[in-house]
Amino acid sequence: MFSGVNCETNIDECVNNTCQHGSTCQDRINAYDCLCAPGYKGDRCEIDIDECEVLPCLNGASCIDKVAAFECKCAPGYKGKTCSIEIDECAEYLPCQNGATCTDKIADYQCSCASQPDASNKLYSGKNCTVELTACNGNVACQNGATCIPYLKSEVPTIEQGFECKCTPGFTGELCTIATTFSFNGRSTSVTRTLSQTWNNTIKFRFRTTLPNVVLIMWSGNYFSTTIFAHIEIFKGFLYMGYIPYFSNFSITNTYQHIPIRVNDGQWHEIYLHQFNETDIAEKGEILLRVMSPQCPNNVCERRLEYLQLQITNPKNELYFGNTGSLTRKSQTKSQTIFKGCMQDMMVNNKIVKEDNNQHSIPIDLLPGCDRKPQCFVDTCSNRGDCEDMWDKFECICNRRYLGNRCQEGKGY
Ligand SMILES: [Ca+2]
Ligand SMILES: [Ca+2]
Repeated sequence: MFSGVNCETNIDECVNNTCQHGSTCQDRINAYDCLCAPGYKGDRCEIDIDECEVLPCLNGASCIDKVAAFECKCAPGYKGKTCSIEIDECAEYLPCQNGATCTDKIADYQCSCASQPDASNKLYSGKNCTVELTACNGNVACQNGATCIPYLKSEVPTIEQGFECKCTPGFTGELCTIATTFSFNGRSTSVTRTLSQTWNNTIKFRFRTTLPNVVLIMWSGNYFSTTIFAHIEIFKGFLYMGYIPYFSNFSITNTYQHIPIRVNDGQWHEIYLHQFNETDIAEKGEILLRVMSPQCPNNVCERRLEYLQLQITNPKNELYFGNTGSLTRKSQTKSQTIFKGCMQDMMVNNKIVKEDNNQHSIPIDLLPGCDRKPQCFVDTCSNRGDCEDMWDKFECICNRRYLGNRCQEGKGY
């Protein structure tokens, strides 16, 4: 608007302006503009711009709108103007003590306490590895050379400590007081009749013998639709795994895998058998045989026998340690001999064979312990005959001009 006689005066419309929020009024002809202060918009700058609308706060933070600004309230574990920085709690708080290593997590951290005792022979546990483990201090509960392993039962609200005994071979039980070593006399066995699953069975045991030809274990199974007996035996001192038909009139060619290491050296050897699940595509129904021996690369030898089932229904779900369970089956093995020697820690699906008769296993003719004496000495066989240790007796292989059980008699020609 203009005023004055000649309308020479431009009226200042800003005099009574309605610009809000500290905005500046700019006079125009018959109008005015509001020049908004930062953070406002609208004709009269009446609108407070929502700076949170563009979601500037990251990682789950909440946003507080302010004038020409925003403020982020970070979720736990984040920091920075927009909460873009994931806090390294390990570096920020140095929480893990006593030689522990720290792993950063979101709003958290994880300490892996030192697995070996420190210089003052102390072990620690707990969230920050600050709780000294004391359950094994002066603890004599673990028997027969077992190792006491302390652990933390709980840290909050109160510290509770516990321990476990790690038994030496030949013992089991919470405190390792139950002996699991047995002597086999050539008639002995332990029969397991409760192979509870068709697949995924695991069998473990340790043995020692000096005999070059003996059966170690035999169990019923299926090869496709044929019922068979799978077995592990020692033949000429080597380990063999194979199977034979259950019905003697069947004729399937015996299939064998063998591991060419000598296991009739009188030392303990450990056998591990695992039967894979049929649904494992790559390992369909295979049986894995593993033996631990310094004669093997990295102390482990492995062989696999394909598609064997341990059947629970057809016709008997039985497993024999050190025996074949029948004369017919014995005659079908390579060794054709019942085991003589010692076994320990015989386990089927984590159930261990003990002296007592139970649902799981029936020990027959097993003698506790392994009271073994070497049979061959320098002078056992006379006249440079070779002595063979047959575990509980000796056999002399005489030079051709001698005979007698010690090669003591000349043939006299
Ligand atoms: Ca705002
Ligand atoms: Ca973190």
